[in-house]
Amino acid sequence: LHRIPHPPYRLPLLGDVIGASRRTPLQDSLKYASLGPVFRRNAFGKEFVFVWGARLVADLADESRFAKHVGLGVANLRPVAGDGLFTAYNHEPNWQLAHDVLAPGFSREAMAGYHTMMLSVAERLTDHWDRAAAAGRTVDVPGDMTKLTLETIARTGFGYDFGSFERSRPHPFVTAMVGTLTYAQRLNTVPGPLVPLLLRRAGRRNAADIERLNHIVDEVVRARRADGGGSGDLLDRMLDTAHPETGERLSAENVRRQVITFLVAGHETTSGALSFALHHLARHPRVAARARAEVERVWGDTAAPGYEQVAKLRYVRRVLDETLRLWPTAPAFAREAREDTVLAGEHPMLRGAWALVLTPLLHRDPEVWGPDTERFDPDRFEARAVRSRPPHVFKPFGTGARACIGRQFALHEATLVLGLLLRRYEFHADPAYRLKVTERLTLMPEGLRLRVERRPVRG
Ligand code: MNH
Repeated sequence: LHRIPHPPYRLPLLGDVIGASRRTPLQDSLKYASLGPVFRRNAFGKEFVFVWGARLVADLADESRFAKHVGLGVANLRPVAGDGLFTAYNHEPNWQLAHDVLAPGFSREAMAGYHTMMLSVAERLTDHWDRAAAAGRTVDVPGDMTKLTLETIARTGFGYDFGSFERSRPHPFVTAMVGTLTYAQRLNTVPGPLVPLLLRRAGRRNAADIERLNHIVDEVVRARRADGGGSGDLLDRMLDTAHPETGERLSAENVRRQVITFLVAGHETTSGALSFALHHLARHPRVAARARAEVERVWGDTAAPGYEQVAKLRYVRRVLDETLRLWPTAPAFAREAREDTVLAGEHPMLRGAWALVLTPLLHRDPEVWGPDTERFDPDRFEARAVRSRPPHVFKPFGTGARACIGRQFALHEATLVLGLLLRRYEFHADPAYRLKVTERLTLMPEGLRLRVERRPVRG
């Protein structure tokens, strides 16, 4: 450990806190890239190891020697999400059980089945934006993307309507979720023994937020029990599907944890990804024009593009990839050593030792991405360019067995929505807006508003 560089001004007891921002711990860590591809920071006497160099990350991706580590922000979500899929420890039997029961809910056929519902939620958004465009009002991009993605996961996965577009304020689920994610992040910035003292009020508010989330989730499950279900969506799988080999089922308590997990993980990061993408498209009219031309060519006049027609939007997909390169909305994941090992032949790690991978820095490693890594350029994801890069250099969805189960769901939804929006509107950025990224474990562009102008649309 002592060979790993750390920031120069290290205080006794407090550690590397000079210049640290409690509200943006992730962006704060990004500032230390100049220390090298692996560095450590000390917070209140504890050492944290951060890794971003492509060669080191590729080694951490070796599943035979490393696995997901449930730590920091993820561990802080245990009181909310328990042994749900995202927060389960590798050794908890409910991980494999839920993974096997739910994985078919993300197959190609399942996705094709969600498509029509995704399209109809997107129409709620365009109705809303049509009115804003007609009235010359700007739109609240992260707010509206959150309405869209919450409705999408709630209706496709759970047959539940949150009525987000009929509300002027965010649904209480969203408010409670933002509260609890923010609290989980704050816990990382306060030394454990002082939490009861420093976060007493915040802790009480968090308990109320968790209560609220549980209450909403119980209502979602109750509604399903009342209507009988049967469409085979995620909730049906959680409630009725036995494991194909063992015949085991999820317990009622575990179902509660999975519903919260999927409602949160299933919308927050996709909302951020769509918001950042719209920011970039508004700032890069030539990229937007090229993407728009692709949509018109592939979709023609069809009012309702089909499932297959979304996958054909290759350039729009690259816009999303490039967006997730610069601002991966789940910006870090932790890996632990399964056994005593040596990372990349250089750094000895004892069994259980762990390191946090900083994806925004991995995605800017100049040895992989070249010198101008800040430039937004979707052509970086042309097939030939992708093939020329080593594996494990682009990790917005994590890695290995515990990588994102909702990846295809998110990409299908986001590509569909960007296609619809590009075809229907011109985006006009506010020239005075400077990108400001808020953190609540996930990333979101703060205060992003755009003026949207209707185009003479086909379809
Ligand atoms: Mn998702 C795990 C990023 C969309 C459900 N997700 C992860 C991880 C990352 C991630 C990174 C791994 C975290 C870790 O190693 O600790 N997820 C994203 C991003 C998007 C996203 C950037 C959108 C863009 N995720 C979604 C959607 C769903 C979803 C949509 C559900 C519909 N994700 C999950 C679940 C896990 C996960 C569940 C945990 C999987 C597991 O551990 O088995």
